[in-house]
Amino acid sequence: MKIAVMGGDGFIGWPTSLHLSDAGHDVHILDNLSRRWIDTELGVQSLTPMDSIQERTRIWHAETGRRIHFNLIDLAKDYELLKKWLSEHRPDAVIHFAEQRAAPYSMKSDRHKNYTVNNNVSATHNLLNALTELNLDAHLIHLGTMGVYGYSTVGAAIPEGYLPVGIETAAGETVSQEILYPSNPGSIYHMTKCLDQLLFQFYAKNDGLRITDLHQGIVWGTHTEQTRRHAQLINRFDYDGDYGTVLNRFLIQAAIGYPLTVHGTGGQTRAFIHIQDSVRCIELALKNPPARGARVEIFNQMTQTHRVRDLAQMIAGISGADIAWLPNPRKEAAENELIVQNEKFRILGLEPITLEAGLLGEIVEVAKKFAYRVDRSRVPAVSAWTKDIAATINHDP
Ligand code: USQ
Repeated sequence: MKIAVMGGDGFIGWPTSLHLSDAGHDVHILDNLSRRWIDTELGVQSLTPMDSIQERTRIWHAETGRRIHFNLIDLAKDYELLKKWLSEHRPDAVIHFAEQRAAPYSMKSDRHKNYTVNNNVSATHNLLNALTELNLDAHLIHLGTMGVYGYSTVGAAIPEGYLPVGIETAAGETVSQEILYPSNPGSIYHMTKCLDQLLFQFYAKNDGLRITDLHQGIVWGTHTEQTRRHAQLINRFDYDGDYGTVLNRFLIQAAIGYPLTVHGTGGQTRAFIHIQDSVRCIELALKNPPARGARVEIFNQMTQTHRVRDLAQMIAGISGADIAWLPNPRKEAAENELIVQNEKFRILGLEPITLEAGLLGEIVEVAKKFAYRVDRSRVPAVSAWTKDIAATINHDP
């Protein structure tokens, strides 16, 4: 298949591009390199030393003989360029990662809120609009988030996208129908993913676009089979307070002897998935497209749920690190239960990597190896969800 990977220079886009190229697909990355610009804005860098996208693709070619093509295109701003590229290349599938993905970054200031909404909503809409205009029947796979659901379950598992509801008619009969699970975003970033869902619903219904939306949990780990092949193919690894996600942050904190930064009681339960499983799921979704005219296909792309304090205690137990119980910079439930249905990928053959099996290897291989690159002053999470919360956060555990 000819596959366009929008956002193919990012944390999941890059290993996905390698995985699909390795599987024999013709991979074309479209990316505006915004993650690299944001690193510069924030004054941080990936824990792992990361080469330019051109250098990465050159190494991939030298290692495997396979080409990954790179195109510098901003989906949100360069609609005509995007349309021209799609009309010339007519890919069989488009994988859409090209969005600002960090909740804390999206809450940093009014400017960051505007950037996240404008970038994410425009990128998604431009893509849908162009596919429709060009009458291009490419399967669109979008990386969404578990965060569209909110995080609490009242005993019942969160279904894969659609909730069956019974509605009473005027005649007193109960009619059942399936609706998109009510969205309940916890940040501006998560809100943009809720808006994406409506855009997808409309274009699938109105124009028959074939769309799969992957509601992914928090990714941990950094390596995949292909990124291990050469030092210069390594994936990025974010540890800073905006882009670092909780488990990867705890791993690097343990490696540098920094107290593990638990927000609040650590009673937040979240869904998780290893990066290797994430790219496998994307390939499974690619092989199982919805029919034209069908509703949006939705998968819950997660393999386990964990409570933040349990993760901290597990890593403290392994590494001897201390735990810092910090005031929470976010507005979120202090404690929640989370049960998630994820049978669809299991039925398609996913055999998940579990936290217990892979964890130690990740600490040793990556976090310790590159610990010398960490700027400790960038570890604290300083983006607060409200001005009131900003006054209470402690920057120095
Ligand atoms: N947390 C801590 N300490 C830290 C960092 C985070 O206790 O040092 C807590 C947060 O308060 C939150 C939980 O850990 O309760 C998860 O935070 P996170 O930064 O790991 O994840 P989140 O902001 O939800 O976003 C990440 C990705 C996003 C993806 C989402 C999936 O950045 O792109 O969509 O995970 S999910 O969380 O399932 O919505």
